[in-house]
Amino acid sequence: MTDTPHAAFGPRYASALADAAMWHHGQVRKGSDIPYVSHVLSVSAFLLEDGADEDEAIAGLLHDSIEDANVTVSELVARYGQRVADIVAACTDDWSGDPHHKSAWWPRKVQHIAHVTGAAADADLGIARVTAADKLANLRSTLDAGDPGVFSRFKAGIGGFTWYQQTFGGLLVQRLGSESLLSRRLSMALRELGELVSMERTRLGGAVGELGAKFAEVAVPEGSGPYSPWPWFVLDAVHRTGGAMPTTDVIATCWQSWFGASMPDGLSLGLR
Ligand SMILES: [Mn+2]
Repeated sequence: MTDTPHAAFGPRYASALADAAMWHHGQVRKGSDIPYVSHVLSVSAFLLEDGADEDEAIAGLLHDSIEDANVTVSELVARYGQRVADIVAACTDDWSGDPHHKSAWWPRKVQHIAHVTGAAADADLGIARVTAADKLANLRSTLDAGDPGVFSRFKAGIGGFTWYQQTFGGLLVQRLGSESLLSRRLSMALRELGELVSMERTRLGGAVGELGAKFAEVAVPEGSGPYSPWPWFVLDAVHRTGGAMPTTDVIATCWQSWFGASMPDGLSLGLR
């Protein structure tokens, strides 16, 4: 081994590997029996291949520890220092520590995007890098499943997943620039997602456009920031029915998963 900066990877990284394995022990990837630790190992590997420093590679291993393993920020500060803790905190979009009582999906994601791509993240490119590696790992495992049925795993279905990945991923690709391997990989995966989704749209047929027209006049819910959920919400609803025009019940179910609330009483879309 030569004396490169990476030779500095040592006891701290080894300790983070052990912590990641232990903290996520017994957890599996959504909709599978793959041990969860595989995800954080992928994230850290993508970071190492992009020339990340030790803090970033460690943050990659631990990026889901607050959200999914109830680890606290102060514990991370004590074990790995402030910078690792700051990056992991920035990767966390849900602080409830309770998977059954997360805040509503749509406003939580809108806020998370603003936070991770905003001023806080400008100070440390590590935040964008670790988030990009997380997005890439999630995208790859979704795309490699090779089955559009995979999208039913996600709370907001194919539409929500696609909006989130394309919006967030697009901002991260820009932030990291094309000299970053991670950014190029993410950009390729996003292109692949775009192709898959456009094939799905074609397969689903006219109902997507018809339902979209019904939503043209509907006000966007509070907490939407600069985004309109409707094109994606509509895609999710029609995907759930396999291409048939969704009933009011289907829309109400989607509404609940996206916005964590009941559909407004006055909303009449003229559906069955
Ligand atoms: Mn993750």
